[in-house]
Amino acid sequence: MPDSAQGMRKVRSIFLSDIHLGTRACQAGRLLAFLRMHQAEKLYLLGDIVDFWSLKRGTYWPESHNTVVQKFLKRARHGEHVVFVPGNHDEALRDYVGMRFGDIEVVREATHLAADGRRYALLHGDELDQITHYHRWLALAGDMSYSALVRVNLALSWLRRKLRVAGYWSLAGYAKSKVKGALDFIYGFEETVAGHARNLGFDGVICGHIHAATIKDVGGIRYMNCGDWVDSCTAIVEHTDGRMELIHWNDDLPDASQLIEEEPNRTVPRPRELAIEEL
Ligand SMILES: [Mn+2]
Repeated sequence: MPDSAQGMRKVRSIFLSDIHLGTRACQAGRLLAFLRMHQAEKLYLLGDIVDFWSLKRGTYWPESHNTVVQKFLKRARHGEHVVFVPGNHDEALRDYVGMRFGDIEVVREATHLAADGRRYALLHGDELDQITHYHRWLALAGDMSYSALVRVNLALSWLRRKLRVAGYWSLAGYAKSKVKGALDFIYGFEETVAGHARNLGFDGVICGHIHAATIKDVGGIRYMNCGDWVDSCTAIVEHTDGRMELIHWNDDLPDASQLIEEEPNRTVPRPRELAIEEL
């Protein structure tokens, strides 16, 4: 099948992170559509590309996930400079830093010199994520469906009545109040990462990890986050003049991997904010 398609955009660089191949949430079909439409000189894979944590719990590896890996290898073979910075979900591959997978270069951190002369630090970001306790709570909350939360809450209020504790306390409400905390977490992370880039003398930083895509100025540093391909389907591209663009890929093609994994019993979608537990 030819890779070239009408309307393909030529960009200088593509930055992707948090694809989470090996999970049911991975939007591999959409990513493949994005890749088909974007040709680049450089392709940076900024961590959590393959989710080994999930693969440890049970193998889920549909054809489309294989195709994504094949496409990356193929692009590298055909002269695209493909650089892979492992994240925490693929940290096992950090042992391979300095080596190559096919023609893909594996590095711990990278530097990108943009066409406009700006220097960017490239990293996944988990190394600068300090709020681990908070994370653990979200991990717990995220694994429970809303109805499970409600059931637990009923048990808790029964217990509270038994213990004669006044008032009503909602566990689900508590979980939601923590979402505000999730925003604080995102801002804190952005500050930390931007500060890290500033200390190293960079003009900007491109990272992933927190699944919150953005291009913005944080204290004089250009902070960019690639987002993810489990939920938001976002990428950052650099145009030939060095201009950076955040792309939200929302084609209307059905995602093959999604069709396979439909779970009829799962009526309540996991709240978006709680997805932070899987960073
Ligand atoms: Mn991560």
